[in-house]
Amino acid sequence: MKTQVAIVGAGPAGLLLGHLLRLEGIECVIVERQSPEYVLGRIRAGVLERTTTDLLDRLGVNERLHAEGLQEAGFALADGERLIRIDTHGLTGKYVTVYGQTEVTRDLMSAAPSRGLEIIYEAMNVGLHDVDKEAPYLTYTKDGHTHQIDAQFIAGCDGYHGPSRKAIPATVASEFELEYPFGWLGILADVPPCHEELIYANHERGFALASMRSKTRSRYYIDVPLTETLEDWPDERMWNELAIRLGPEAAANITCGPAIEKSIAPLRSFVFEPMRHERLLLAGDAAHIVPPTGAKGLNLAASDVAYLSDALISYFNKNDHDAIAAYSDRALARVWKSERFSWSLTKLMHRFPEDGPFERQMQLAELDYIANSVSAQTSIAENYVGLAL
Ligand code: RFL
Ligand code: PHB
Repeated sequence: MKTQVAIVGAGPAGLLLGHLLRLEGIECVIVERQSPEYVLGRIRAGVLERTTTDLLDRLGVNERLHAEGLQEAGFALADGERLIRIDTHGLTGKYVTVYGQTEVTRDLMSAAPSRGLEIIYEAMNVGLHDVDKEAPYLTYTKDGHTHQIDAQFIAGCDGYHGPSRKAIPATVASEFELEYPFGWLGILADVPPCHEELIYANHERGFALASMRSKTRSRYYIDVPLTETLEDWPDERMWNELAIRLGPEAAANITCGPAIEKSIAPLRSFVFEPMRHERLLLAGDAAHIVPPTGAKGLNLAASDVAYLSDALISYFNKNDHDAIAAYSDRALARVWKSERFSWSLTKLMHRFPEDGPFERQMQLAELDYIANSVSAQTSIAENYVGLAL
């Protein structure tokens, strides 16, 4: 098979890129290791920046987003006792939208056939070849046969564990990484949220997040040591801990219910540079990871793809090669700012094992400063709703 852009991975990055290219008549094919059911079974992000919803609007894949997405005008930071509201809309004029990554993925997958976007699921042993030559190609096996896709560019949208990043020689690359000493235990339940807006809490006992997927479906997280497993956290223990950590105001409104999903995700900050090597271009988690505090991962995947699709469209439709050359620097400038915000909010809102009473006082003083400073709130709001492209 021959195409213009071969895309590895049908997560949000790969699907958005495929759709944006098809909108401009550029040929592309997505190869995905998993089945559609598996892809749609992953529960991940829940908060979309305007930059992300703007892309879905541009694609016209937005009917359910507008019908079911919840526009959030603010969120709260909690210090165990009080809620400090950050009026994101009042301070920036922008909303974020609560609409699950699973739903974004579902919408993009369902719209693919009518937009001429081919997705090959259950493609095993995907290999990238000749990425530093004029004619790169992918190989994969499916149904016992080996297949080849010849392309002009390969887009590596295959997440943190995918093969694309590894096809860039270590001699030209740099990696920056920070692992955190805890994971997020998440629970999804069909109960109404305890609060209209998200709450990020830093309690003496640890972090908690109250989030939602709709007015009848809640998503909550707490941080747990990496040594703990799901068996340590039966539903009842999780609900009790949430009520303590979120503080009295939120606890009064928590409705408990059986978990429909429960998982533990490790936290990591990671950046891989450069995001382009000759004819291979990386986007999303393939090139960088942020801890979920701040809700930036999916949104960064979307902003990468906004830059990358611009560059590929300029190349194919205007014969302009400069945008491809500039892609990595352009994307990384925004990536590093989101890395900084996610890292700083993680440091502010979590208790680290090495922290003592002094560090606790520092966190409380910073939260109190934020509570009383419009400029501190504005800085947080600006980053939370998403920096300009
Ligand atoms: P994905 O979603 O990992 O998709 C990569 C795709 O590539 C496929 N793949 C392969 N395909 C072919 N061959 C191979 N060898 C392959 N290896 C992998 C995979 O099957 C998959 O389909 O990366 P992408 O597209 O870059 O999207 C990134 C986002 O998924 C991620 O950043 C967010 O989910 C992070 N994140 C959040 N981001 C936000 O913006 N807001 C949030 O509120 C938010 N909350 C979260 C999160 C991530 C979480 N977890 C579990 C890590 C909450 C959690 C708990
Ligand atoms: C979620 O709803 O899954 C969610 C919301 C906000 C975050 C992270 C995850 O910062």
